[in-house]
Amino acid sequence: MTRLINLACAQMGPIARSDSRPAVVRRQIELLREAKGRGVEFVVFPELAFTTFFPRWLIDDQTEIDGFFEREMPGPETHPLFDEAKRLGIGFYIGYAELVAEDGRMRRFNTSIIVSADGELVGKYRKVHLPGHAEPVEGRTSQHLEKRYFEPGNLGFPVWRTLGGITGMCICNDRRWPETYRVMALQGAELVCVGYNTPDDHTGVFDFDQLTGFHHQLSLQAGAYQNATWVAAAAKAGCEEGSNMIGLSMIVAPSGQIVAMASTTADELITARCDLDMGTLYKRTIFDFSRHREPSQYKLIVERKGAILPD
Ligand code: ING
Repeated sequence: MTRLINLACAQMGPIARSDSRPAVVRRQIELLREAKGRGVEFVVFPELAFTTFFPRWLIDDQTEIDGFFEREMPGPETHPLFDEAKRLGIGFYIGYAELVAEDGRMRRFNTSIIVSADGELVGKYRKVHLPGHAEPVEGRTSQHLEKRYFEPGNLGFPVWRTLGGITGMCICNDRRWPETYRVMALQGAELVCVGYNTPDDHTGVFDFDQLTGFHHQLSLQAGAYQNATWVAAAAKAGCEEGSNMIGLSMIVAPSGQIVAMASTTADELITARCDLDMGTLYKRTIFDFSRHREPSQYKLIVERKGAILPD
């Protein structure tokens, strides 16, 4: 049996600090229309897809910071994207900065949602792994201050029955952590959607940074293969406000094979026909979790945050 879906990643090029949401949404609508023309049923957009990647700056004024957040999704300026997707009958994943009143206080998360082809909200995820720092690093021109502007996600790693299969999502740095995929795979995930903004100077150490694209690809292929799931990853790419962010949006099969990859760092749609049953043989053999895993031996993974070295 094959459950085929026509999937796309809508990579986006740079978004300038001065770009308005309507201008960004117009680009996203163009990508949706191109997807429709290719028979695509579901589109993955990037992380923080409506604005420039603002955590690269130290911003003190909270009103200015909150200008990068969405108080409602969709809101007046983002609604046209939802309307067009529904008109075209295309579902999508998109990332945005979420500002929400919860537990009696204002809370800020790096969030993504899945919206069905008929325009319904299927599910929400909040980024668990926040890279970088809460305070600026001396001597760095571009910072990485997600720990300053967002709280870690508090929704876990849920999955949903949609697209005729079981779909989960994560955001950017989450894709580097094996726990991310494994928690979703232990719920039967067959597709993991991920948006990202990945600058090529994260450490400022050339021998590390020159491998940014390789580490991105390695993380996706490992996550896909070791959990017998499709992974669809969409970049916000290009030179954005002086920060060079990798493209390399790609769709990875449960085999670990890359079936589609972007070749630019601009707005670019990549597509693939994905058989959601492709992971079945992996889940019945090499990654038959219930037959092969030994959770009683893995306790440290949950109990211990940082490494504790032997005496
Ligand atoms: N960005 C980056 C990511 O995890 C980073 C941070 C860049 C880590 C380069 C390592 C190398 O892809 C976000 N937004 O998480």
